[in-house]
This record gives sequence, C-alpha cells and structure tokens, in this order.
Amino acid sequence: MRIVFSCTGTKAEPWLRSLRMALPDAQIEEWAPGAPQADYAVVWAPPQTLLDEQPKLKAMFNIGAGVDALMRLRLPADLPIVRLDDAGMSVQMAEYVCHAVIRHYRELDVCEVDEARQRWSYHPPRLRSDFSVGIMGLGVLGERVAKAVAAFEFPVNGWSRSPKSIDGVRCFHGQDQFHDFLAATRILVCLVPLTPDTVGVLNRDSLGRLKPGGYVINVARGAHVVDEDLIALVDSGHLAGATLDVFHTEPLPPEHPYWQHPKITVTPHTSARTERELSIGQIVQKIQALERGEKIAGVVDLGKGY
Ligand code: NDP
Ligand code: OXD
Repeated sequence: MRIVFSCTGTKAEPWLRSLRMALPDAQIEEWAPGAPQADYAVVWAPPQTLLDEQPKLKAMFNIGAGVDALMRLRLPADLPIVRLDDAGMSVQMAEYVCHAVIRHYRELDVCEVDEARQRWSYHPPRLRSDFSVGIMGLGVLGERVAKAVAAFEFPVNGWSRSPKSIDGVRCFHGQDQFHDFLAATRILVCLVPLTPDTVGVLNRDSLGRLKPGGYVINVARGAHVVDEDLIALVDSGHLAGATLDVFHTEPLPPEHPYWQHPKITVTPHTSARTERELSIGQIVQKIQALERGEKIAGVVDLGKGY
C-alpha cells in the first residue's frame, strides 16, 4: 500500500514517523509533484496538482474536522473525503467555549483590566438565566459544546440543518427557525462548517437579532463573520464583545482592528488543535477498515460540503 502526505503548514516528519510505525508494510512518503500513484492521501489544504496527478486514490483523509479548503478544489465525484471525527477535538472545543462563556458572564475580562490598574472593584452577580447560549452547529463538536455549557446551568439553544433532540438543549433547525434561534440567544457560538450556505452568516442582520448585550464566540471559520458588521455592532453597544479564534486571513494581519479592540479577544486558531497520535490512530483504523471492504464514519457529503 502506498500513502502520500501533503499537509500545508504542518511538519511532515513526525507524522510520517508515526504513520510508518502504525503501518509498517506501507510505503509512506511526503507528496511531491511526479510522485507515483498512491492508494491513500493524508492532507490539509493540499494543492490541486496532487488531485490532478493522483486520480486513482481510494480515499483522502483530512487532518482536520473542517473540509472547506478541500471543497475549494476540483475533486473527483467518487473520491471519498474523510474528515477527522472528533479525535480529541470536542473536549478541547468544550473547554475553550466554556472558558469564553464564563469569562464573559463572570466579567473576568473586566477583572483582568482592573488587575492591570491595581483596582479592587466589586461586580454584583448577574442572572445566569439572562445569558442564554446559542450553539450554531450541533455536529460532533457542537453537541459536545452544548452539553458542556448546559452543565453550568446556562439556558442552551442549538441550531442545525436537520432536527435534533439533545437533553438540556432547546433545538432549532433550518433557515425557517434561524431568526427564532437568534432572538432566544445572548451568547452566540459559531460551530457550523464553512459552506456556500454559511459564508457571511454572522452579519449586521443576524447579529442584530441577538438579545441586547449579545456576545459572539467564533470557533468555526473567519469567513462566517462580516468583520465590519461585527465591529459596528460592538461599537454601537448592541453587542458586548466577541472572542474570535478564526479569521479571514490567518495569521491575523497586524493592522487588523480586532487586535486593538478592547472588547474583542483574539486567539490564534487554537480552540481545538489536531492531536497527532489520536488522529493517526483514527486514520489508520479507517484505512484498515476500507482495506477489509468495510464502511467508515466521517465521509464528507460532497453535496452538502461537510
Ligand atoms: P459536523 O459536520 O460534525 O457538524 C456540523 C453541524 O453544522 C451539523 O450539526 C450541521 O447540521 C450544522 N450545519 C451545517 N450547515 C448548516 C446550515 N446551513 N444550517 C444549519 N446548520 C448547519 O462538524 P464538526 O462539529 O466536527 O466541526 C464544525 C466546524 O468546526 C468545522 O467545519 C470547522 O470549520 C470548525 N473547527 C474549528 C476548529 C478550530 O480550532 N477553530 C477545530 C475543528 C473544527 P446537521 O447535523 O443537520 O447536518
Ligand atoms: C479543523 C481545524 O477544522 O483545525 O480541524 O480548524
């Protein structure tokens, strides 16, 4: 069996070492133009040339959950694209989002500013019931996040494409229920994949529908947000602020207004990192299952784009 590896922005050597240990009989190489036809590819944002030169792949494994970079390429209609199915990401996402929700609700961001000024100030408790959290996307990551936030007794709403039923979560679905979902939400968490349907979904109209004092946590993709609209709504006071992990351009350019905005917190696309050994374990198990002719989970629906 031959496997090629092509992951933009990722050091290949540790991945190749672990893949070779897990599949000692396979030939596993970093892809370069002109490489012989492989059976499988392990990728993150690969070049189009790889697809053009490797027309007989049995499957392509993405070392992330989001496949938007792959969806921008010309893909053979019959090539199974396999995304990471949790692989240690949902617990990290739950930590990150709970931290951001609690930091905002408990005004720990205000305490950070007070501490820098050596100011001892008392903030009266706020009503948890006033801080409903709405999770856009109830997939592998969103469901885990919704349950984690619900454990802190915040009211939790969720929105997905198809109907869901999750204990402790008021579930909305489809475009028809989007406005009701927003109107019921104060802290909005974005965890939908980036597709033609969701690009720019966080804009003046949608964010304007959140409860007053709304707050945005974007951990999906930067292109979900219309940056100027978000900043205008924070500056107008309709939104209290935002915690953003993902951006249109990454790294976030030094001149971007998010960096200096006092009500916007920036983190460097770090909310749920790919864990190499867990990911390799999952990919190897799936390759072995495919070789045995078995079905695997996590195959992307090319029609839906996720
Ligand atoms: P899943 O595919 O498991 O879940 C996606 C969810 O979004 C599903 O509930 C789906 O609905 C819903 N959805 C998709 N399109 C729409 C739509 N048009 N309207 C309403 N709901 C929609 O993905 P994951 O949970 O694994 O990952 C989500 C995203 O998180 C990734 O695509 C990626 O962009 C981002 N991510 C970010 C990371 C980071 O470090 N910042 C790390 C990992 C992922 P339904 O269930 O009905 O299909
Ligand atoms: C992912 C990511 O999609 O890291 O997995 O953003």
